[in-house]
Amino acid sequence: MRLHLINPFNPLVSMSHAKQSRWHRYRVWKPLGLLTLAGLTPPDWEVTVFDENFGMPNYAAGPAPDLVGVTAFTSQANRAYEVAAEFRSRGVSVVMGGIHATVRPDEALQHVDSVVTGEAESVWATVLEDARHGRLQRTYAGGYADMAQAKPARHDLLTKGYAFGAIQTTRGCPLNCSFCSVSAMNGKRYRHRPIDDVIRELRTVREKLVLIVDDNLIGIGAAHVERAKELMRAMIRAKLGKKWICQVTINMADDEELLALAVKAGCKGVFIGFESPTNEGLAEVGKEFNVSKGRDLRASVRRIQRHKIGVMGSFIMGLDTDTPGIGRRIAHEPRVQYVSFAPGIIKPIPRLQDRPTLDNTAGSFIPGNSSGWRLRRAGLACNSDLLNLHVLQRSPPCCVDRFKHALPGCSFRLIAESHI
Ligand code: B12
Ligand code: SF4
Repeated sequence: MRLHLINPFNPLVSMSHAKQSRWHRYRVWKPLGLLTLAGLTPPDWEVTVFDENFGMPNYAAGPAPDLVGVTAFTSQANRAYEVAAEFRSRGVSVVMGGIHATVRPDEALQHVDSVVTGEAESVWATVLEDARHGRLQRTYAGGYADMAQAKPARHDLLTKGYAFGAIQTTRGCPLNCSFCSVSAMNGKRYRHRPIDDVIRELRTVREKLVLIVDDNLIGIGAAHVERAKELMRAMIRAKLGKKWICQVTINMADDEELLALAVKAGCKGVFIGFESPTNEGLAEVGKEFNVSKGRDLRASVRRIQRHKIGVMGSFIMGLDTDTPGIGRRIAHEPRVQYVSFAPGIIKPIPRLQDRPTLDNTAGSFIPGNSSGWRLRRAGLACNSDLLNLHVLQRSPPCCVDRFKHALPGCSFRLIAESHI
């Protein structure tokens, strides 16, 4: 039996832009969900992983598969549906999974034969057996996997050329910030993979640079931090020689031993969701954790940077509580080396749309378009690249004002001071 696993083209990250700038190479990331799925696939299936962001394959040229599995973030959903249409027109069944299919199963079912919601570990073998016998169900509910039983991802299935390898060591996040789908998708409890499994899998990652995709590698409680230290000690013992970046919460700054171990284990940078420099903004997105116990964010960032770990801060701009000058505050207060914005973007995902503050009458969800709900509420179909002023100029005055005030202050410092 032949299985194609496909990562649909994502206009924001495609390698086809690589010639324009060498930085684009760093925007193409391995579709770890598909490699994980391949790892769960019995050996009598011949698996091929296609990453359209590395160039558009000619699917008609090769032998037809018996089944296609397609993944998608919301930004890839439109292309996922095109891929599905192409294969279905040739009589091949298509099953879709991943975050977008999980949060929008009814929409996905209009385009594919079958949808797997949640994590695939508990149902993928059944899906394959059903496909083999021509009895695919419309939906399979995956739920949360037991990480102790998790199979390693098949890192051998993708070509060379990615800047970063990828690995996952935990799932779930208890913080449940209002804009984020992780707690809804992966649960509010941290689930840890056994450390030996992680080390074994890391040995199979060919890239020297690795993205640890965990939503929070260190966790927020003492037991989680201790587990992170154990993992780092194991990485050091294993002499893997990898350099890695990861996502953490700001409490990493509170533990000198953790910081020292992280550096020794190869940590080069951490991505931290600061979300907002104001207490009002943090309350709005439900991430007061960042300033709990009177934390001084700037001092915390400094403590991490002192260990020569780069800090990349992620912020949401355009919150209801934001006022003119917010960009300047973002640029100056936390003193991170690199800022990533989600300007006005609060992802249009169902868990958000459940929130009473959101005006659901705004018109329907536009797949593939991750523009902020405020802009959609204004009846606009904006591209997700809201940093592009051309798009902003077509936005209603309230939004233009908000971003005109915010962005220059921000980018000026970052660019002028060569912090990027
Ligand atoms: C790593 C990561 C990134 C990386 C790399 C992305 C990549 N290509 O892999 C980077 C940093 C680039 C990134 C960027 C962004 N990301 Co991101 N990212 C993640 C993260 C933390 C991990 C993804 C991952 O590898 N998981 C590990 C694998 C094993 O899990 P999985 O993919 O979910 O796969 C499992 C199941 O879903 C299922 N499955 C998946 N595919 C399929 C297919 C089939 C056929 C089946 C049956 C099952 C199945 O089986 C797998 C095993 O259980 C997730 C959060 C999360 N915990 O998932 C956010 C997440 C995916 N990102 C998110 C967002 C919003 C973004 C950004 C838009 C942020 C921004 N403002 O710029 C950007 C833009 C990305 C883009 N261009 O589209 C959202 C997506 C929400 C949505 N509805 O799409 C998430 C869920 C986080 C959140 N805040 O809610 N991201
Ligand atoms: S801490 Fe990060 S992963 Fe956890 S809910 Fe908040 S944004 Fe999502």
